[in-house]
Amino acid sequence: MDDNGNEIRCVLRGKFKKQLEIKKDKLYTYDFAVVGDFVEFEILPDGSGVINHINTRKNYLSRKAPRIKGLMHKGERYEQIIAANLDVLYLISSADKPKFNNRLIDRILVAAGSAGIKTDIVINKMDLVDNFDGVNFWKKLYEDIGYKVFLTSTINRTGIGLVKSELSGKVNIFWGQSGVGKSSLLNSLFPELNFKVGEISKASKKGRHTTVTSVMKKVDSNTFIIDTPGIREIEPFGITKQDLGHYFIEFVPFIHNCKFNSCTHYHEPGCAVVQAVEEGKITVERYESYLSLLTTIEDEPNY
Ligand SMILES: Nc1nc2c(ncn2[C@@H]2O[C@H](COP(=O)(O)OP(=O)(O)O)[C@@H](O)[C@H]2O)c(=O)[nH]1
Ligand SMILES: [Mg+2]
Ligand SMILES: [Zn+2]
Repeated sequence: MDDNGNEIRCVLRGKFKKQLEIKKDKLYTYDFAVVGDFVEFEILPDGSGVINHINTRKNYLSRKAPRIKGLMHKGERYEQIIAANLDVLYLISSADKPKFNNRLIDRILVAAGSAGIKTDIVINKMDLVDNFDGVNFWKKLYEDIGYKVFLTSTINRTGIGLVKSELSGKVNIFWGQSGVGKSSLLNSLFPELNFKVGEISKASKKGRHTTVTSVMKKVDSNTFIIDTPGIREIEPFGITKQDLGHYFIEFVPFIHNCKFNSCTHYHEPGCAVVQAVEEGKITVERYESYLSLLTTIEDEPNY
């Protein structure tokens, strides 16, 4: 997009082109410029655009690249950058279909928190819920920690106005599991922008992944929206066992009271986090989620 908001199709020049390249029998490349990057480009005589420079990112969201044969090198997992220069991440989940998944929410919160990106939670598909107790339990749990939680439905338009008023003047990214309604929500918010919605294929009952790459759209001169492809799983990139607790934000006030400063809040004696769980100051749900994420880090030799 140029300064006037016109879309210009650009190619990447040599050194910006490849984030990683492994030659075995195949060649894999990840584009180095991502959605949200500010770039310098020029228009060639034939009318095509070429990116010459990628400006320093104020932040970026990433995860471990999915396990794809040929992309693993000595057991390493690479970093996949999703988008850059973000103001707010909307973590979209659903009350049902797919089933509400607090573990995945906590993983996204860690990925966004470690990138320093403010995150609000949206629980969509509220029209599918008869008994609100379950959703209200999770809403309260996340609100007590300090996150904002919106309840929405694109069918009866619950909560849509509330979310819309939050987006203005920012670069917003919608991220979350496949099929929760990210693209549908964006269409309810901005029908004129025409985000592609996945249809459930009758044969497989699985959502078709209609959003295959992240797309940024301009709402007005200083409001931008990024829709992202559906994801199954997220593993935060580059977080050590000792770091993880810092991204469970309600653990933070307790961490400095742990006996060992290398405490991973699991088996160590004198752990103030474990004590806070026992005293009901940290919920069992979040602590169990922490432990499950801790295990995935231990499984990785590099992080
Ligand atoms: N019942 C219900 N279905 C929804 C809602 N929002 C989206 N859907 C449906 O969920 C499916 C996946 O939506 P989509 O926007 O493509 O999800 P995405 O993968 O997160 O972008 C589609 O069949 C939508 O029609 C909602 O609020 N309630
Ligand atoms: Mg989508
Ligand atoms: Zn501890």
